[in-house]
Amino acid sequence: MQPAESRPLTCSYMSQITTFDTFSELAGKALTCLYETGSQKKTLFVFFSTVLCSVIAEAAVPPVRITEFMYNGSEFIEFTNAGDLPVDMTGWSFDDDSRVPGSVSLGAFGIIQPGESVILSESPAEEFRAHWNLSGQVKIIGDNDNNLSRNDEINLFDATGALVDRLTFGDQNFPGTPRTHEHSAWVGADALGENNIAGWTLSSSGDAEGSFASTDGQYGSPGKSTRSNALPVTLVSFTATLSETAVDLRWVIADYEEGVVFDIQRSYDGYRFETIHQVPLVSDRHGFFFRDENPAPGRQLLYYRLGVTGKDGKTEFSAIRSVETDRPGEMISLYPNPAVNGALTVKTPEKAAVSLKVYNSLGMEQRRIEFRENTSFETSDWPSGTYLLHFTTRSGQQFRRTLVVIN
Ligand SMILES: [Ca+2]
Ligand SMILES: [Ca+2]
Ligand SMILES: [Ca+2]
Repeated sequence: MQPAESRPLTCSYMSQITTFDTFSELAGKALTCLYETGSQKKTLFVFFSTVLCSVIAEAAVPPVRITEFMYNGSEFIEFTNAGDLPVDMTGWSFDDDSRVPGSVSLGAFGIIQPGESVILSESPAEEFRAHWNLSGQVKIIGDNDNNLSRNDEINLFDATGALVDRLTFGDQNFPGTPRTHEHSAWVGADALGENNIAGWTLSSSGDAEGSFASTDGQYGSPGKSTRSNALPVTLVSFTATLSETAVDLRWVIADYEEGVVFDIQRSYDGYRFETIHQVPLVSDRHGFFFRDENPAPGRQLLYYRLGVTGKDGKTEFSAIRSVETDRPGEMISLYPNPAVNGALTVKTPEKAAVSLKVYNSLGMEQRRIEFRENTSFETSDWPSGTYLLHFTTRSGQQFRRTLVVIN
């Protein structure tokens, strides 16, 4: 996965010039980046969150994967959205070992949600649904006449004809691997998206995948996959709102498993989260509420998410919500930051004197400044670099802020 325009991004990180080839390397780092537009060189001070990086990566590669198949008997292929974003399968297609995009249209699946598994079957859709006792919610495309043989291949193509996933299989060509005759096989976590039939397991009743028998004595788990990344509840909404000095979190769920626990997690940087409270699921209750009474004195931006732990002990996370606090009585803010060729304004809460010590990136004190309330300093004569500003108010409160100066 390359950054935009497929050019590595050159940034200074911890005062070193570094080139990053992938977004995941950027996650969680505060960087000063230089870029060129036309004849101008510009500087950006940026923080890449893990969330942003994973969203960019997933947007580029739809994480729909082949998760189960049976070549003979109740012949079918299961595809699962193993990512965190919905995928629109309009224009997508399947082919066997002839590898031709467009051979069998999968567009009728429409949008598949994170965690959703869908079925392409040889028999008519409603016949397949009845044999496996699947609910009306499981999407099935029936009458697939591009059938699989004992040694064959499953190819999944997106709307542009690009290969999204492939599985080459056959117990004759790959001795010791499953022969999916009247028992399907399912993919293990390490083999997901890897085209490695050795990482697949033949289904048996009550196995780790929750396989079961169909009415005509076949074994599999069509329509569900443990490779899904889905929350063990359907989260209808999750909001975080400021209420005077507290933050109110509300969430609404639809379907759920018993035994689910919600971890309410807070972060100051959108990257490192800590659990501040736990709420167990209450059966038949759909709306939940928690008030964070003491979010963070002096913090301006807060982030919240829900960790949802199912009865299997696996935790998945909700989307992140941010809340901007408006508590000037407790904050010191600097702007602009980075300070480029000019003045820095310091906004302070106290009318009384504030003392400021400025340290360079080596920890050496550079200057001391005494001031009152909101004040501007000229920084155009400071050497470019990163500074630590250490404020002490008259009431003894201490604040540290990092300032980047570019001159
Ligand atoms: Ca077949
Ligand atoms: Ca075939
Ligand atoms: Ca399955």
